[in-house]
This record gives sequence, structure tokens and C-alpha cells, in this order.
Amino acid sequence: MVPRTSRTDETDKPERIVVVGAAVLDDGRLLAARRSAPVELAGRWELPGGKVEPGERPKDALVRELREELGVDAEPGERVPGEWPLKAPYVLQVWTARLRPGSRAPEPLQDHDALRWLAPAEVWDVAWLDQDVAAVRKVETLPFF
Ligand code: 9L3
Ligand code: MG
Repeated sequence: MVPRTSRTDETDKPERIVVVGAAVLDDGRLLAARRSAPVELAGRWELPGGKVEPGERPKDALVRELREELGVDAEPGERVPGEWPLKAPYVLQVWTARLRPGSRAPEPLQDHDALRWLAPAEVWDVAWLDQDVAAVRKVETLPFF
């Protein structure tokens, strides 16, 4: 397989690499996670998730990232329409997710130092990463939130 970031010639852009973010919903609340790393993102809140690995399906990446970062057993739901640019070549895509019955409660195990479950009226109480703001606006429009 050709490496994902290879260029076929000097003028081609590198391919996109998808970063998946999870809109974890439970009891009408949205989970927000405060980043502790890297320093330039520390203190800002995000939809938890991370990079899709080569050959991995985005929904599988979402489940893996939520297990690694938060220790939960998550079930991915719907794709939130849209795609938002991150530092090239990364782009952010978002899926809804729910905790499976029997899952542990989320804990900040890696890359985060705080978690909050936000009711709809509290969504803008946290300082989201600039890159996540448009995605969170879209999540706000979901009928089940
Ligand atoms: N990122 C932005 N918003 C998000 C997520 C999950 C990630 N909701 C950015 C932060 C990093 C890059 O994407 O620059 C890769 O994310 P990670 O693998 O460090 O979580
Ligand atoms: Mg991450």
C-alpha cells in the first residue's frame, strides 16, 4: 500500500488524514474533554477522539480512541454532517456515540485532565478548541440532543 501522505508528484497535495471526534451523548448531555497535551492545546475542550490509522475504519478508530483515552466501551452512531479542517493534512469528522450498557464511566486517562457532561444550555460554558467550534454547533442541531 502507498503511504497515506505520499505525493504522486510535486504539485499534488498530500492526502487527507481523518481525525475522528466523538459527540458522546448520554441522558441528553454531551461529553466534553479538556486537553492536557500538547501545550498549545492544553486547557481547551474538545470532542474526544484522534487519528484514524492506516486501513482502519473511522468508526473503529472512534471506539479505539474512546477506549484508550477514556476507558469506555462506546457504540458509534451517526456521522455528524460536515468536515472541518485541522492542521494540514488533517481533517475532523464527527460521529455521535453512546456508552454501551455496562461500560465504565469515562475517566481522563490520556491527553485530558478534566471531563464534563454538558446539558444543551451549558454547551458554550467551556472553551472549545477553535477547530471544534463549528463541529459542536452542528452537534447542537441534532434532534436527540
Ligand atoms: N483535534 C482537534 N479536535 C478534536 C480532536 C479529537 C483532535 N476533537 C486535533 C488535535 C491534534 C490532532 O487533531 O492536533 C490529532 O488529535 P489527537 O490524536 O492528538 O487526539
Ligand atoms: Mg485524542
